[in-house]
Amino acid sequence: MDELDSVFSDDWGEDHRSGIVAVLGRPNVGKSTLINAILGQKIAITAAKPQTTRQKQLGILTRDGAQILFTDTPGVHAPVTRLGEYMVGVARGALRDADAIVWIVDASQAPTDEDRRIADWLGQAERPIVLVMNKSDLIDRDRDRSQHLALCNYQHALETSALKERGLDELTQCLIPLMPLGPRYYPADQASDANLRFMAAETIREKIIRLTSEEIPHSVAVEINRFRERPDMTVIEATIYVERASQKGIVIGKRGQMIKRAGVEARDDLQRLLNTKVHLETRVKVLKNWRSNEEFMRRVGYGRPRRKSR
Ligand SMILES: Nc1nc2c(ncn2[C@@H]2O[C@H](COP(=O)(O)OP(=O)(O)OP(=O)(O)O)[C@@H](O)[C@H]2O)c(=O)[nH]1
Ligand SMILES: [Mg+2]
Repeated sequence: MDELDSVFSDDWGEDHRSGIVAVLGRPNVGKSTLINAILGQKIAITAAKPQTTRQKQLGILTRDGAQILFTDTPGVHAPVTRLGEYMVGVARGALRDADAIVWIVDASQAPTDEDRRIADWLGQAERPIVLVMNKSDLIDRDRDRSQHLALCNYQHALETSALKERGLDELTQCLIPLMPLGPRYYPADQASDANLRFMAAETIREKIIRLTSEEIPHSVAVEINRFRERPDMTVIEATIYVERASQKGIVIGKRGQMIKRAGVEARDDLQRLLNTKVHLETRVKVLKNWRSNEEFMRRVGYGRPRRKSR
């Protein structure tokens, strides 16, 4: 709780519970989609490609008598770049700060070696685990769940479909009693602590990820160069970085079609989010192998984790 230094509200009683729930799991299992669905609000970008989330993000759920601070985390994987190391370090850091863990597995696939490694790691953390078998909409009712259920010692195990919004209340109800007694840390109507520049960069990155394939989603970083809130509109200028000239060509697309489409989609989302007209200007630059360039990574928000991952 060290990063939470302000208590905003006093309309909670002595039996109020509050705490941090780290949402962890392999890439692409639906961590961000699940948090968005629980909050009923999009606080984190999502895509059908692994390693979309790169930073820790807070999703705040306020109920009568409880406040749960969900931390969305990057998918745990075997890193091959500095960026990957940073991402896995973020997940580890989130685990250390957590009062409870929501471990998400993909119910539609058998557990993988990566899941088993995560099980070992979570087992050492000595935090209550709620095992969530997500993507339940993709499986039959009578499907055998025993392999997933054998993965770890859990406090609760349940199925969800983040996509179809199934099992979410049940999950919240399991989590509340696992939270320690404590105050309401954030106002009841606040769903995230993300600032608007960050949301703008993430929204642009989401559109590029969704429109591209192979290495490009991993090779994209977005820097906001200007974010100016004028009375009539918000003006945003952003640079999209890729790692190779060939990637730049693909992101721009034939006659600029791809970048134009990404820009229109990002602008529409941002107009809804900011509730103003948005003027968005983007340009694409190449920065060779930026995923191993720590100075650049820090510049775009991928700073060193607090402690080195073991
Ligand atoms: N069918 C189905 N698809 C889902 C469900 N939850 C998430 N997805 C899809 O799974 C893909 C990955 O979702 P994300 O929420 O981005 O996954 P993540 O675990 O946050 O992934 P990383 O950030 O890369 O670690 C997206 O295409 C989602 O629409 C679900 O319950 N059912
Ligand atoms: Mg994610």
